[in-house]
Amino acid sequence: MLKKQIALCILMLANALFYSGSTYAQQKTSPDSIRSKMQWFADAKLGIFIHWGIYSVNGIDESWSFHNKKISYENYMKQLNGFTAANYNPQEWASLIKESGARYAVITTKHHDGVALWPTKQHHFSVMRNTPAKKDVLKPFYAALDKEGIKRGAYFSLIDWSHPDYPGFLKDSSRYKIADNPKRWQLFQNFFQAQIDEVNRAYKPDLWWFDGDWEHSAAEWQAEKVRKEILSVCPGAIINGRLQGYGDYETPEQNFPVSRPKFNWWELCMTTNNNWGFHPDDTNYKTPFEVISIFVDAVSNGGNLLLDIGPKEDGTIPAEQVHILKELGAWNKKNGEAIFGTLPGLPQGHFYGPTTVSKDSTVIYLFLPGQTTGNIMLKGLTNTIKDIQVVGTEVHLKPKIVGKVSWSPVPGLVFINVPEKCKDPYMTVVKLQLDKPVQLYRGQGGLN
Ligand code: H79
Repeated sequence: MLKKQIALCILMLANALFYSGSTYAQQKTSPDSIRSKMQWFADAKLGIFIHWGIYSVNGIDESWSFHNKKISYENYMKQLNGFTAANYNPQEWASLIKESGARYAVITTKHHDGVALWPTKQHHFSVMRNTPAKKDVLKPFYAALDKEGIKRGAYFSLIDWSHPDYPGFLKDSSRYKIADNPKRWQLFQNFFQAQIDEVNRAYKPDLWWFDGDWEHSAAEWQAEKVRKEILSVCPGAIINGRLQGYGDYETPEQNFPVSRPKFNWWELCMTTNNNWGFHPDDTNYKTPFEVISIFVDAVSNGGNLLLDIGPKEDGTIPAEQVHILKELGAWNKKNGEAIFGTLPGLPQGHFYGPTTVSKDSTVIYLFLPGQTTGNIMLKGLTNTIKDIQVVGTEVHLKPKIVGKVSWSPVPGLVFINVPEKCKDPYMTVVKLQLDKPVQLYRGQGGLN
């Protein structure tokens, strides 16, 4: 009996203290069909979000400005007359997105204001029907993305504050209560689902990014049906988590996780300044260093970054946003092997910075935060290190193993002195080639 108990204790201790590489990739469980359709998304890490609509004419909050009564609805809709897309060059957009390193792009096919970027056949607003642009701006963009091998995402607002059969309108007024007029709500259901069907059949997006689900329940949106109908036409389509429980992945907005999210797939959507659409009075741009730090942190914790840009009404992208995307792209070009197609990094505690792991778990990438170089330390690595290289350079380094005690299973500390000359302008990455899949000691020294 005692022997059995001791054996069990040792087994439990071993599980608690050692983090075995052989099961690393299999930690996440989910139906195979979902896992396989999510693979490109898991590998992609970076997407570019595009908020383009009539709100770029005045440079005001997308849809929310009239909803929150900062401007009258009538004056908001006057912006229709100023949306020209006169200098719109979808190939330039796609090339810039490619240059940033992003693997997918998500564009607002329709925001809460109800104005469609594609020529909807429904009796409702579109840039084709109601603006001087007079064309389908979605189609050539998706074609350009296809040419660049970038996955195509469709943001679609479930909320439509412009539609006469949608109950919600201004923040303190609604048109009617669904319970009082279920037939009217049914008209809206038919309408929004017909729009989704139009986009789905005409453009076959790789990813659907719904927004605004919070205004109604899954039953009211017929969320299960919406999902089913999308997948019946495009079985491989990925659907974001804003469909009242019927999506594939989570979408924290502007808020950065601190502890690692438990979700299999998640994506942080974030603005480059403080606004989604073009907002010339908002100059509070994140620096490329800040964007890269946030991006790496998300990837290290198993997420993607969906970084937003807000083009002007004529289709030009603000210079500050072009600059951020280009700098991010230059960094990705040099350091991308540590990002794209990797697995989430080591659990917190081993390294004071973000990390990622290669798919076969035999490589660890250490990201040096705060533009540091010098002596870095890694704790609890049981493996033997075969080689250390500063990513994007030919510099190879030797580790110093400190404090290894012969009689103890606790591994020594790995110190690596990263010379100043290897410093990346934004974030230096160090690659550790291991002898076999990563194995970590996770205990408390002798205090087990
Ligand atoms: O398109 C961009 C924004 O316009 C839209 N999503 C991004 C991608 C967005 N803006 N705000 N939000 C989403 C979240 C809104 C939250 C609130 Fe509420 C709406 C706060 C109060 C009303 C939801 C409902 C949270 C609390 C109640």
